[in-house]
Amino acid sequence: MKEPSHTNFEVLLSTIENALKQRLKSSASHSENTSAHKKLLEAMSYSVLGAGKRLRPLLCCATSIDLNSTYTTVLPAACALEFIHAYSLIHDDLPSMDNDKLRRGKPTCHIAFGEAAAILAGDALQALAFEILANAESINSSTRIHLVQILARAAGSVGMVGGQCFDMQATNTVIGLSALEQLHSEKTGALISAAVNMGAICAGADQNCLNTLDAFARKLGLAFQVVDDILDETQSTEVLGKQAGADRKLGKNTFPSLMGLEQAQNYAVKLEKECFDLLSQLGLRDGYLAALVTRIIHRAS
Ligand code: GRG
Repeated sequence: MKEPSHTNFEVLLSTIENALKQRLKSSASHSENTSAHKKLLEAMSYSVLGAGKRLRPLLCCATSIDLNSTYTTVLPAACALEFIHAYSLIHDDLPSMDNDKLRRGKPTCHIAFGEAAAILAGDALQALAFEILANAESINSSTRIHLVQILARAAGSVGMVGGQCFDMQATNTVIGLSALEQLHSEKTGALISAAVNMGAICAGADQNCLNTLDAFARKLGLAFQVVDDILDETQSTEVLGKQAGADRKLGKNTFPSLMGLEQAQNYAVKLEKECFDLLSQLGLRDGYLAALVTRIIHRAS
């Protein structure tokens, strides 16, 4: 399916990329720049810049644009989301987690910089995300507090980290479909929902719109993960930029392992339609979010 002609993701992506670079640079400008600081910043920048689909910042900006606000207002929130995501990838790749050696087409952070530096780079990125939100001058102070609450909850023990714990516990055991959906609603879905909700709150969305977008984001988060699991089984390491077949090798529960590849593909298409239906309810069927749904569900990596 083609993206609507008015959705210029390339402009958005380069704006997001520049904003990420700028935030990383200014995070270092207060430090004394010892060789330790330099190495830390290098590890942080290595993991954030140059690759990655930027889905979470795009979702945040797209929501804001679709609700007739400007994406420049939400750029700090978009950067904060990507920094949390980058931190989660660094820690997820560690030997004590998934022990991955390849990420975004290059050696993982701990392979390139050592395990201790990778842990610290992840920690610093997480802190930087909240610093950026707290300092976001384009957003009024009560909204900023609301954004901090949303992001903290999504990243923490009832969100991404909680889902990761659940995932580790479930590895090498078979769990049912509803447990798998619960696991991923925390591990991957929470940050995706936060991206949409943060964009909507910055745009001043009313409660009905917030509720509908929240339901939309939950379906999209699930669809993202179903496709991620399918790609892990069907794509090459080269295309993915990370080890293909890693889920199976690690004994992870996945949608294709529970329902079969074809059913998982059908499920992704069903979720895509449900996402579009929810967007239609808000008159947003032809906007940036709808184009992103297509990008996410029909992606190659
Ligand atoms: C605190 C030690 C410690 C560990 C926590 C937070 C965490 C580890 C793990 C979170 C789990 C996690 C990494 C979820 C994301 C899963 C996922 C499919 C990521 C890939 O996202 P994409 O495809 O990646 O958007 P790009 O590279 O395009 O940004």
